[in-house]
Amino acid sequence: MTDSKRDNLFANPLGKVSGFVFDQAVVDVFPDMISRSVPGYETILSHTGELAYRYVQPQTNCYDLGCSLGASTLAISQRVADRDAKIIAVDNSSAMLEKCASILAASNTSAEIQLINGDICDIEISNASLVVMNFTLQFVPLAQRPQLLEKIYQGLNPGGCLIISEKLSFEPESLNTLLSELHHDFKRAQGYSDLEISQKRDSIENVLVPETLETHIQRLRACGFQSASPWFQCFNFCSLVAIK
Ligand code: GEK
Repeated sequence: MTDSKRDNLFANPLGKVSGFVFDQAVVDVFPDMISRSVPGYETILSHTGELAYRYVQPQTNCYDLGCSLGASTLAISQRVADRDAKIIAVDNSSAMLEKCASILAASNTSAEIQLINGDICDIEISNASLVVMNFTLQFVPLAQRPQLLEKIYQGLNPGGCLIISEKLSFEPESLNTLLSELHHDFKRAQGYSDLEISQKRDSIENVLVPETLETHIQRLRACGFQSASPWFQCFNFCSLVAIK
């Protein structure tokens, strides 16, 4: 996707591990970081494109909320470029959005794409046939999640599609531990050391707050979605599809 450097942000012992932020250092290694940290990331991206192909309608908006470097936006645009739909990609990290703009400019996409530097809790959502939140809701404060989902539901047209990809938590705690350990085994197999895995875990704790699959489904149902189900899961990472 881009000339990403290898992620070694947590390779050396850090006296104090600070809370994770999406700054320039993260932007510089982001494609490598996400593909070696999120099992199934490439599958979720390519099927975001396939779901876009099924659901995006002419003269509607598609939203990529928490777009980072535009990977989901590009996956959507590759499948619906000829559909006269507008893709609105939103992120509140200026460093991410700046790099995203240059990646999109260098791509061969002919889709209409608008980039918004803002908080996904503050932007307007309207006339949407597709809303994608790939690994973003988990960073939104818990108290703001119900209102955000309600806003998305209101902004979707009938029959519209919401894709939410998230890290999950599990109950009981023993199951949560098992799935976390399987994830850490995956990261080790991707070349991360035990030190990198533990310092990243400390940095992301309280920044990325996962919820259970049941919590996600119940909240989507409470908003009024006709159907909501996972379509992909690998260890503690899941992608859900919900239809209005
Ligand atoms: C991908 N979807 O490659 N408002 C706007 N942006 C936010 C907010 C918020 N409240 N909170 C976090 N972000 C992408 C990957 S990364 C996932 C998404 C990860 C942004 C944040 O700046 C970052 O760019 C993105 O959400 C999360 O398909 O790093 O695990």
